[in-house]
Formats: sequence, C-alpha cells, structure tokens
Amino acid sequence: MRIGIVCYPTYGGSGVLATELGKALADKGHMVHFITYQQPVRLNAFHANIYYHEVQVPTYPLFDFPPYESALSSTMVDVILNQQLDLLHVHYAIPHASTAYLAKQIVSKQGRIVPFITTLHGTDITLVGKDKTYAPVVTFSINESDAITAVSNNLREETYKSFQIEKDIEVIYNFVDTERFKRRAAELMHFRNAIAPNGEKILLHVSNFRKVKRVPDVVKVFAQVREKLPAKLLLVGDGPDRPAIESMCRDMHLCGDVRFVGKQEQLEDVMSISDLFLLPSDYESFGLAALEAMAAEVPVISSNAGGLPEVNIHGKTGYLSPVGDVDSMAANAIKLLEDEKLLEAMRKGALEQAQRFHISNIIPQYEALYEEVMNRALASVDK
Ligand code: GMT
Repeated sequence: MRIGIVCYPTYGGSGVLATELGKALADKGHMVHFITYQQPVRLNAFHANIYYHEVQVPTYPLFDFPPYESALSSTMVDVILNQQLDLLHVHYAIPHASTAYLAKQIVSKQGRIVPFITTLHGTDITLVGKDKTYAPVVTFSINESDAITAVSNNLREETYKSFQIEKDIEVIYNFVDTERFKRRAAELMHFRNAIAPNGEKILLHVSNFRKVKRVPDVVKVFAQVREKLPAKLLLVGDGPDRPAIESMCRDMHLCGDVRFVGKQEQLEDVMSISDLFLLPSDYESFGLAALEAMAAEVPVISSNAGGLPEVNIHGKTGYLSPVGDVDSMAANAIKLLEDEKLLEAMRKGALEQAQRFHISNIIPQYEALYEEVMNRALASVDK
C-alpha cells in the first residue's frame, strides 16, 4: 500500500508512535510518505520505502498567523496525486483530521477517492479538543473520518463522553519494539556508574514537561525516596515547566542528585540503566514512555489517571496511586527499591506486560484496518 502519515514531528508520544508505525510498515514492504512540517524525531535513518515531504508555510506581512492548515492540506493533495497514495493516516485530531478531510474533498473533484483514518492520542480530545474554540471542527472531522482509532479504552470512552461521535471508534493500543528496548544493564554499566557512582538507585522521568505531567510530583516523590535510600533522579525531555523544576530542585537542595539530560534520542540506553519510572500525570491516554520503560524491565510508579491502568498493572508491573498522592507514590517506590526480590519480580512483570503490546501484535491491526477502509472506499466507487 501507499500510505501517507501525518503527525507532529516534535518530542511527544503521538509523533513517536506515528513514526515507529511508519517505519514498521515500511519494513513490511509498504510505501510510507511522512507529511510533516519538520523531520520527525525518530525518523533518523534512510529506508528505501520511506519518503519525507516537508510542509512549507510561506509567510506574508498580512498574516499574524500563517495558515498552516491550508499549507498542510495542499501538501497532502500534492502527495496524494503525485505519489498515488491509497490512504492517509493522521495522528492527533487537531488540525490533522480537518486538513485530511479538506484534502480528500479536493482530490475527489479530480476523481480520486482517498480515505483517511484518524488516530486519537489524548490531549487532542481531553485537553485541547474539548475547548469550544476547536470542538465543532474536531467533532465534524472525527465523524467524517473513514475510520477512527483510539490508543486506549479510556480514550475511546472519553471521546464518546466529550463529543457527539456517530461512528465506531476502534481501540488499537500503542506498541513497543521490545527488542530495541531490551535491558542491557551490564553493557551500559559505565553509563550507570557515571550517573550513580556509589551504586545509588536511579529513578527516571521522561516527558515534555507540561503541566499535565505533574513534574513537581516527580521531584517530591524523589525527595521522599532519597530520605530513605541513596538515589539519583534522571529527568529526560524539555518543555515549559523545566525552569520551574530546576528552581524547585535548588530550593529543595536536591541539585546534587538530580540530573537534567534534555531530549534524548537513545531512550533505550537511559531506560536500561534505570530502576524505576515515575509518571504521576493528571491524565495519560496511554503513557507510551511508561510502556517503553517496562520493555526495558523498569517498573512504573504512576497515577491511576486515564488509560494508565490499562498499561501499568498495580502490583504486577509497578504501582498506581490517585493523582497528586505523592506520599502513596513515594511509599510504593521505597517499598520496591528496598526489596530486591520484589523489584526483580516487578521487572519480570513489567517485561511480560510490555510483550502484550509488542509491535508485531499491533501492526497487523492497523494493516487490517487499512484493507477494510480501502475496500469500503472501492465499494463506494462501484455503486
Ligand atoms: O503526553 C503528551 O503531552 C504528548 C501526547 C502527544 O500527543 O504527543 O501524548 C499523548 O499520546 C501518547 C501516544 O499515544 C500517549 O502515550 C500519551 O499518554 C498521550 N498524552 C496524554 O494523554 C497527556
């Protein structure tokens, strides 16, 4: 198949998932065309079946807000027509679903029927999409999608609660390449020693440092853990809350034990040397970073918000606590880190759970959906 993938190219779960999906589809022989305004972060190697089309957004003095959506739809049209795309798969509803709808309408005037699939990722529904400035367009474009998927049951339910959706939303879970994230602790001992030279436990948090991630809770949990046992905190990623978190660490006299390492491409290495992953978010539709940590045998201490209980199984792969319950999260972290046997059992549980979301289980679900959508589109032409 010739598939156009539209996503955010930046450091964030939806873009990561879309890029990994495109790479996996290319490995299976599909022609994959990424249509984005920048090279996606994980699209970092040549592949004979992968093409990259950059959306150019020309500016003009009249525009306070350059019309990105128009540029994106026009690029979609160009790629559909010149690369003979069979379908579009857009990740994150805003504005990708409405731009895909427009592109579909434009090419239909030239006799081309190109269906589009919208994958909902989380904040496009729960935070941004619900806002009344976007809601009518989001509702319309989701309903006009030829198929809709959500990355967890929770997100599916949230979508039905928040919008008037007339179609079925299929849950296709996020996935992980467990081979890539396979724990290589011994091989990376030099890295571990550089971060924790005296055998301290390493706690890890990876995010885009937005309010929804509750990074201050990460620091508070860590402070309680460090009172009980020698530990280091690795903070990976960057975003609006990072400066405030740095000040917080300074005020709490934690600087010596907290390391900000910025955006990292080799997440598998960072995860391989970590003992515990912290994700206390206000909401997560899924928590892809937690799944990747679990594939590296890192148990997860998280909130029980959104789709997290579908990924992190309380008592098997880590522990869940109510949002904001820092004391419970810290108590669980300490219990785990002080008991090697328990930690080992949770490591095994984490890996076992990650295998359920193995990339090879999930990609065929998308391929089957593509087939179904294309057959439906062809049948509509024959009528
Ligand atoms: O978490 C973010 O802020 C990034 C966001 C995105 O769209 O890039 O992540 C969402 O999609 C991920 C991939 O499906 C999910 O794993 C995250 O849980 C989800 N984030 C939220 O729901 C807050």
